[in-house]
Amino acid sequence: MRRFMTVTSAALVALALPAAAFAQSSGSTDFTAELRQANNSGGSAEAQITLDGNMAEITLTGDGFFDGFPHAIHIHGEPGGDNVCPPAMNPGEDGFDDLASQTMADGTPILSVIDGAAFYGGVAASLTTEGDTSPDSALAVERFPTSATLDYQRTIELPEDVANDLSSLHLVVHATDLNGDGEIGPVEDGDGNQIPSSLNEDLPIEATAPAACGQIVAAASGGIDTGAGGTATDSSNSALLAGALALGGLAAFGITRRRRAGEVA
Ligand SMILES: [Cu+2]
Repeated sequence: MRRFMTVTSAALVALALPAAAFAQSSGSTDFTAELRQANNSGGSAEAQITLDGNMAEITLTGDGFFDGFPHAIHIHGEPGGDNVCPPAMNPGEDGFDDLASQTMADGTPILSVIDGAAFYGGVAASLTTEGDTSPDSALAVERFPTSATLDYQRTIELPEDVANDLSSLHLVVHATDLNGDGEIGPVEDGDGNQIPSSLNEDLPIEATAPAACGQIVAAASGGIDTGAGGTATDSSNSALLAGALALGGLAAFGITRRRRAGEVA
């Protein structure tokens, strides 16, 4: 009897091996993202995502961000859509003045969250530290990291369409001290008026302005570098499309949207 069991177990193990090997090679997919600063935030980050079905194990590390205010972190974009990080993300970069809808009193243009969403799309998932991770939690400020150094690790379930098209999407970190006054607070425009967040006029623009953006790319396998990829192609059409999608995304989580005509170009 004992001999019979041993043989059977060995046979089962032998049968199981190819299936296990198959699952290992095709059951999960790795992605990376390099987030570079926006609005001269000084913040940068890198992320690794291991996707198994709809479950995403996300690690995001970064530094140089504002210390002491919640940094909303989102996966942005319409799955399968033509999403990009803004082609210019910082003052002084070519074209930035045309993308930025607001200007500080000293003349420095600001890329607002809506300006950015015209390119990278609406919120697809919220990288909260606990609880809900849907777009409903896009501004759940009590559940986002608040330090200059980001050390985020969480496994979350993504909507199926987001999981299926992860490499068409982007990671964005929000909140930056635009005027360098040492706090996330009021910023005045040239007329001495405080500039509100383009998402919520009760918040200062510093609370939601993009601080870093990076494209999610499928990780190279076998040591082959896939390159950065994902640059803007048809800027006018993609921006308008992404803007429309962002509108839907923002409406979906109940945030009043304020956009002037011609803001997206
Ligand atoms: Cu966001």
